[in-house]
Amino acid sequence: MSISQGFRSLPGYFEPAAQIRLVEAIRCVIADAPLYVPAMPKTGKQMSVRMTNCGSLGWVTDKERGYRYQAVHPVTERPWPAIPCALLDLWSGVAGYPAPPEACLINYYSHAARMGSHRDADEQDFAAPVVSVSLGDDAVFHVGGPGRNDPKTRMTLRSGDVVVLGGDARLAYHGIDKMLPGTSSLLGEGGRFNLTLRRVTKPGS
Ligand code: MD6
Ligand code: FE
Repeated sequence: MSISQGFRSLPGYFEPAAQIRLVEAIRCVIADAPLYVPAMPKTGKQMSVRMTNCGSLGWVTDKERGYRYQAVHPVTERPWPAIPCALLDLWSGVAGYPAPPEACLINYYSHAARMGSHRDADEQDFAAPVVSVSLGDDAVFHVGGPGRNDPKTRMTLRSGDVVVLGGDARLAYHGIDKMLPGTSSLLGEGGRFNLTLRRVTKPGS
């Protein structure tokens, strides 16, 4: 099958030295805004990834209030740290959108973590793409179409890879089926970071 035009995969976008610098920047973010355990709306079932954010807004989820963007960390109640410059440069280079990202969601996957098939649909402006960066161990990614049961394409995302969901793929279902432990030495502890840059509000609104 063919994947829609708005899906772009940029393997090896970040070279190894740039990946190391990016991980250092993410560790600084986490020192200020610790990874927390997100929970699904209504059921309160804990997700297997650990989350935090940087940017003026962060995506959060908990049992009581569900999926949303907010300006402060749900545990520390402090504003999120700034988005690292290398990620703002990435957005400028690949997003094709005239305003900067407002949120960068940071997901940490241990070897057992996964991410069920979902759409990123809590933003106000779907004209902006979502841009993702993988760091650390490889993971098996799937992307389908706007319907949950549309046919899916699977691919391995490796450290340094960038994926863009824009245009007709902006609301495509996607997720992480499984981690491939021991495939990268970037993170001493193993596992994987996935960073997703988002524009949440319409510029000028
Ligand atoms: C992941 N990625 O790679 C999960 N979302 O761990 C995403 O959920 C994602 O890769 C929006 C755009 C690109 C993505
Ligand atoms: Fe997503």
